[in-house]
Amino acid sequence: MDIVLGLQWGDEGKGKFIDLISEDYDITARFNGGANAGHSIERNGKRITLKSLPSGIFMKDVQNVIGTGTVLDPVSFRNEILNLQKFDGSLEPEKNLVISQKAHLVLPTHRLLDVFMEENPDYTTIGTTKNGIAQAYSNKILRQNLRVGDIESPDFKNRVIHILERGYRFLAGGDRVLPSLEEISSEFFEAIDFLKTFKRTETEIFLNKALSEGKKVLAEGSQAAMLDIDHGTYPYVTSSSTTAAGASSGLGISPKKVGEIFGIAKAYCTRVGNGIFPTELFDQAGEEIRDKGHEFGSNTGRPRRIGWLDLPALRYAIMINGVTQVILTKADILSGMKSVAVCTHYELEDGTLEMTAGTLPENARPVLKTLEGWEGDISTLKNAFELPEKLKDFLFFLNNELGVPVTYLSTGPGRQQILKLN
Ligand code: 2SA
Ligand code: MG
Repeated sequence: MDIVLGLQWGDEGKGKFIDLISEDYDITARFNGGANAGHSIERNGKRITLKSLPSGIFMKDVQNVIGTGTVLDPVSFRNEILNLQKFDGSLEPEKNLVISQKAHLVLPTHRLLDVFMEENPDYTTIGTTKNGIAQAYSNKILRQNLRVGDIESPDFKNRVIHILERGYRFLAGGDRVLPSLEEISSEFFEAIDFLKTFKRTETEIFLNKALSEGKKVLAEGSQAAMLDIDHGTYPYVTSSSTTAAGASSGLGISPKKVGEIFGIAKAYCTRVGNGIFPTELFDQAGEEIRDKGHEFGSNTGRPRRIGWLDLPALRYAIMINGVTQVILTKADILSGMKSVAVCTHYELEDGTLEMTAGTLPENARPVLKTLEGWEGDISTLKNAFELPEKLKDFLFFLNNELGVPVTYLSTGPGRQQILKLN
């Protein structure tokens, strides 16, 4: 099994890279997160954003797995499938998608509670996507949640209603206007009937059997290393394991079976939501990058915060994931800038930090190295030799600093806009 992961705060362009390489795999599998993901893919000049679905869904010969470590929102899933079929009527996801019986369900009250907590001053405001992700995962950990396999059980409806009523009792009061319970439950049960038309199984067995038959599996990460519940910039993280270890655990595949670990990184950093972001830009350069790079949340439309590349955080992400290859994206967005900066380390009162994420001391100061920018449109290049010399210098610099080779350079959003380096 190979793994693709984001190394920063998400939106590094995982969807595009996975779409490119998934042709080489028999199975693509999602192991964490849910409808909070937004994997944008361009096909035939049209763009679609996947949430819970694996990126191999466009390829009829590729099987796709929604794994055990994920949380599945049936209502959002239904919308996503309908949207996919509108995008390309020839796709038949009921044939090439398998859902884990053990994946947890996101219930409508999880979403409502997410909104409630985000807006209530008694709680830390994380800046979530309001998809009920933390509420579903926390109920999983509390051992109070329902799983995909439960939808067949005769008392499923009663159990759902019980949880919804419990949520409504908690949310009642104040001047909150909630949708009617009847409304949300009937929408939910309709979506459950829809979900029942898809294959559901013990995906651990399905995947391990496939591996033992020599099939190739690609694990597809959502969010990114810096948003990992354990290793990210807590509490401003998502609620799942986004790392390579999370892929093993979320799919039930032994770490012994992992091969390549592709880490995707942007040539700069972006972050949506709150939390530490030491290289954040508040000036014209940041605005320019946001506009040119269309840096807005793919599902929520939120403007993303922009900052220079943070090498100490990137080194950390490479280390905890055991990344074997780095794929660099969005360098094309920096084309035409006079200079480009990179944070090489942090300076403390009594020393320096070369590697860190999320636990920076108050007085740590990011030290920026300025490199000369590059000119020209790289989006149409077909060969890495043709890259501007200054961009080659930038890549050479990164290779040295990261200790892991940068093997691909994305040059634009299109499927073909990627160069293999070396
Ligand atoms: P949540 O909703 O509970 O997972 O939010 C917790 C934190 O995780 C961040 N997060 C994300 N960051 C970047 N991209 C994400 N996916 C979408 C996208 C987001 C969007 O691809 O654009 O549409 O806005 C994603 N999902 C979660 C989130 O911002 C919180 O900081
Ligand atoms: Mg995204």
